[in-house]
Amino acid sequence: MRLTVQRLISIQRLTQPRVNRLGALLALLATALLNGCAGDKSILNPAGQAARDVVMIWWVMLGFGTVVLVMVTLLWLFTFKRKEVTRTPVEERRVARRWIIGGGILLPVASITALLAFGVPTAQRMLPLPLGEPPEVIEVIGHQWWWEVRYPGAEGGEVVTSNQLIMPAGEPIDFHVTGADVIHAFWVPRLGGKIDMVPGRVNKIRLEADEPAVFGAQCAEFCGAQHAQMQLYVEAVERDEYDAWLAARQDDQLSTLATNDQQHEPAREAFMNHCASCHRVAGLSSGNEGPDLSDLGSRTSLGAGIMAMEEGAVTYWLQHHQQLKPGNKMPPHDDIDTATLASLGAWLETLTP
Ligand code: HEC
Ligand SMILES: [Cu+2]
Repeated sequence: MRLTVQRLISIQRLTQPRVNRLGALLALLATALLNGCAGDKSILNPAGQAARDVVMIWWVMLGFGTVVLVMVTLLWLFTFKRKEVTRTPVEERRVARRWIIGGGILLPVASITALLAFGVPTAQRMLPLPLGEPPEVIEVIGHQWWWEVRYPGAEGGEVVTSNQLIMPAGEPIDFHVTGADVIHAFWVPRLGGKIDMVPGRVNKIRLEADEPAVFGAQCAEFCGAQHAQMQLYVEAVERDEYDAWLAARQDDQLSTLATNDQQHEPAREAFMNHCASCHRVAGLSSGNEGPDLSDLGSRTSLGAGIMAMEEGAVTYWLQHHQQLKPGNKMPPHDDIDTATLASLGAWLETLTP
């Protein structure tokens, strides 16, 4: 699966004296196709029990579908070869009925029953059924086009962040999801099935990551122009690392972080004038029209995955966000001079708990 095109082609060269064009082409095609099987958003690379169940169903369905396709194709080819047989109308009807009952009723009933037998226990496993010890709850709220993530059970008080989801590995987690504006869907392909985020309703799904790893997640319900650019960084970490991560994001910690550096006073003032109505920075503002920025410096990306977080990235985002993510719900900051935007960017990058 991880073979590169060059290696595949050179293997071809070794095994055959003449370069086999068709072989090379097939290798190229296979690499292109199989590349989709790796990656942090592939259902074919499960990292938890629910996802393993899903991929099992996927393989069974693919296998069964392939058998049916081959059978139907063979039957179809057979009709060209077959010798003319003469049947009375009664016989003709009997044969036709057999095909209808066998292929049209028995076969679908048998396959759908088998599918249900597989599918129901899988879905059951993702239901938040009562457990001896109730799992940790993480709330995920879909907005156009970003993710709000809340930890209501955090010791010391609720923790809020955006566009990143840190979870403990090796234990089941109940995700309570909803939508703030339109219907979105929460989907971490390597952990399990997707679930709709419907405004006014809380849907629940239980997922577990086997071990610490980074996963991709994606909004899986079309929600407007920037739906494709609504990605979520998911990271499963050891339990104690998770607890430390939460502790560092307690309100009092974040407030000192946001306010203690005198050098950034002008940026804070600009923030209160231009940004506070939409964004929360713990200790300063409580806007909720845009992502919480209290721990922005510690993120891996900006704009729900549209650009990597690195030095200067926030300033770049502030200046170009309508080109990077056209139509996103943050107004262009044309009315704010470049120096102020740069000071805002520099300050927000220091918000690293
Ligand atoms: C009208 C509300 C609104 C105002 C005012 C506003 N923003 Fe935003 N901001 C948003 C929304 C909505 C997003 C999410 C855009 C997206 O990714 O689709 C956002 C995204 C961001 C992000 C990226 C956050 C992330 O998690 O990737 C930063 C940084 C940011 N805004 C900073 C600012 C600053 C600084 C100001 C003031 C100069 C400001 N915003 C003013 C609504 C607003
Ligand atoms: Cu969407």
